[in-house]
Amino acid sequence: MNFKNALVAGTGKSGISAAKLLIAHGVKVTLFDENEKRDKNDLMEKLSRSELVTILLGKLTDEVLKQTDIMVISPGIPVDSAFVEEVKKAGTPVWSEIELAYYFGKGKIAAITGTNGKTTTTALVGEIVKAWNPKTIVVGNIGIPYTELCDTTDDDSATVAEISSFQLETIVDFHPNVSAVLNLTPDHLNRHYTFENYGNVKKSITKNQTEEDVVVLNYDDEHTRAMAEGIRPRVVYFSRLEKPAGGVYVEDGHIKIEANGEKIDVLALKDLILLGAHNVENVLAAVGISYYMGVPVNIIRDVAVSFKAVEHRIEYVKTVAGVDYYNDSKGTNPDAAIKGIQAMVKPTYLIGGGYDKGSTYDEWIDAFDGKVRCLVLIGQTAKKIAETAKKHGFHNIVFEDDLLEAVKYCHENAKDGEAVLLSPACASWGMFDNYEQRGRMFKEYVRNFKE
Ligand code: UMA
Repeated sequence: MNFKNALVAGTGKSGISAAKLLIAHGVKVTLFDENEKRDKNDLMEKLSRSELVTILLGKLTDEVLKQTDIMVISPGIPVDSAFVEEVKKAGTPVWSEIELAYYFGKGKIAAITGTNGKTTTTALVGEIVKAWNPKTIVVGNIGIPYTELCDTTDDDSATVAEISSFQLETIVDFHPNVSAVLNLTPDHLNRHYTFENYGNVKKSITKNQTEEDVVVLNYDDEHTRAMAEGIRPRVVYFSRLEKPAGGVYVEDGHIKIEANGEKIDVLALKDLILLGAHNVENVLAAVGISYYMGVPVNIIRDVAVSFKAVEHRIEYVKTVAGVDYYNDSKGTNPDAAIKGIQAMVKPTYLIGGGYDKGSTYDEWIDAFDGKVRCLVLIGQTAKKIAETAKKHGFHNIVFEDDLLEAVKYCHENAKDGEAVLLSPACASWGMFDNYEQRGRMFKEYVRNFKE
């Protein structure tokens, strides 16, 4: 290890976990946050008041800059922030939190990225791989920082990681055995500026892979299909619509995988609990990833058919006075939210709006397809969404101050036989800590309504 002094930027989940890992390896840590209001005492408590830690809030000092061998950056911090530029200018390497975990971790790695479906696919692959190898960790954007568990791995372990574009921007040697890019639609453009940049960052999940490794790509998405160009790992396509050679696809209502010149029947679609075309794609990808992680087909089948939807993803909450409530807080961009509204079969009160990531909402509004009875908007993007909706001829719009007011409005107005869906098409930031908190609050409000 050639670093003695580390600067860890960000005091969220990943910053705290990265700091703990470094301390455990005897590295001195300056834990830094631009937000001066962070509670130093609380942070020191989280780090067991280690003597190896100093906390710095607000601005970086020259003294810290000079003594820093390496900076580990939390995913939420833009890489072009002024202080990050300063660190880079000083010649100090900037590592993503997942790069640090990779440095200490051992065993085989499956890394899953894409705009949508990452969490469901990672959770499913995690369950499948765990059923085969109990020494499996499931980490990353899904919620448990990779640095929290990397030290528990050994050569026989498997890591299944959900990886976001934010985490990929500052990888150096991060090298998964099996990677996957599930799909690509515009997201996080306020951070990456262009769709092209965003796609390139996603593609970089393959940058350290070799001919011995595998990348699983969506054949039905023109952007991920094109990622096969100019990369080293073996490409395994999955497709819901076609039958790419050597890939994973649907034939006669069954998921099949072509490998070693054989066509193997994995499972029948009718046996899946997961619903919707997008989930068929997630299962196809999960089959490919798990197979190339070495899991036998019978284990893949058994786990996949019994797998249920993850929390916050078109999650049924409760029926109150004949109205069904669904929590799709994970619908953090228009494309994900399209999947949410497509899954609805009843006239729906749709709660949307939140943090402005620079998205456009035209396609989301188009996907309403006569199903949305009323659009209830909250947050920073409310006006922008309303203008787009009106442009597309949708006028039944209500503005509310916060999520509680929005839920109350739906409760007072939705009738027996209708549905209420929280699927905001926006990030939660600004009103909530994260989409999980938004989803949990929605569920709490709904559960408090009397039957
Ligand atoms: N901060 C700064 N300067 C900035 C921005 C943030 O100092 O310009 C500080 C904040 O004051 C705060 C810290 O950085 O103290 C927050 O760090 P973070 O935003 O990276 O949050 P973490 O709690 O570390 O959570 C991160 C991921 N968050 C983001 O990518 C925004 C979590 O993904 C992930 O689960 C967790 O690491 C563990 O790996 C969440 C997410 O929203 C679910 N991801 C995005 C998405 O899925 O769309 C990418």
